[in-house]
Amino acid sequence: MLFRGNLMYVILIGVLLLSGIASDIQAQTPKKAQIVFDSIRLWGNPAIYIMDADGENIRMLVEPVSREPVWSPDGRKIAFSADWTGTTEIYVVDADGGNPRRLTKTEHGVNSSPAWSPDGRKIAFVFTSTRQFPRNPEIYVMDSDGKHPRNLTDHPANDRYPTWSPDGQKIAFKTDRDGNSEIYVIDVNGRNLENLTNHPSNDTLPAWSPDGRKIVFVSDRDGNFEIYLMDADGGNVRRLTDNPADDICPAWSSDGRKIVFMTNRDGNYEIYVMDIDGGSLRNLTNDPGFDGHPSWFGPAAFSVSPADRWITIWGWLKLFRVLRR
Ligand SMILES: [Ca+2]
Ligand SMILES: [Ca+2]
Ligand SMILES: [Ca+2]
Ligand SMILES: [Ca+2]
Repeated sequence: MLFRGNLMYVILIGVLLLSGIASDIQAQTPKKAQIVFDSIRLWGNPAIYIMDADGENIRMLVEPVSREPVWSPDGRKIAFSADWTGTTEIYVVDADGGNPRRLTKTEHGVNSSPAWSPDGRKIAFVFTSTRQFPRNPEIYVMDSDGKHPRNLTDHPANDRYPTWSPDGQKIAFKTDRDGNSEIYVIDVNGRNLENLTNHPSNDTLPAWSPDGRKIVFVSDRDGNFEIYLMDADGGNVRRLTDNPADDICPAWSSDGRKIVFMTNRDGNYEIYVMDIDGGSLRNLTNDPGFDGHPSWFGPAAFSVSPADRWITIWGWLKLFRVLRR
């Protein structure tokens, strides 16, 4: 009788804990694919908005002036840059827009373009000192709590727009150190710098594919800014867009099947999505104000929390077996 009472107690506590963990996960990560972006639609200044990946349910997530939002790899946080203290700093909020934390603190400079490492432990970003002229944007890497920032590029050229390889070993970025904008790649330890584009036009805004095989980027090599796809070694370049407007800021869907980007082909910037062959083009926003800098999170690609849950269940099963002995 005593044993049965204990068993019921253990099962009850287990169910309560598991349901609590499940609801905690639901509260912290989106249930379906979401896109965060910045827009001036309400305030005249950029603020961060969120919408379903089909363009529905647009609502403001972070107050102005905030821009360049990027999902953390687990979908629980969003990093962005904001002008809330007189300087442009990198911040992080929870996925529901709450609990803002400032990661950088600068007196004479601008921090921009945050990019999460694939394990979520580091953030690359661009720091541009306003004391130096000509300006010298550099790519820095810091811990995701803002500690230990270090200069990765350390070169007088204009170095911007970092994107991590999915194995966390490399960072691709834009630099004009050879006289025009190129996409370079560098190991996270600062070694093995390599020019991937090698083209006289402006090549910029790289985004590494989730499978690590491709890099999408922007180039004006055909007369205006279009979106291109290349292999991660720089080979096999092909154009995805074909429109006289600026097509820029591409980002991957979490499953690697779509590319979301911004374009002013309708007279002002809107967010569009397309397949990775350029097909199935679709307009997701439709507002006279600026809409840009999209970042996609899809829970289908998210594996950490289900694993945590199974570990928890396994832990309870083991406890259950111990108590039965
Ligand atoms: Ca530089
Ligand atoms: Ca170039
Ligand atoms: Ca174009
Ligand atoms: Ca718009």
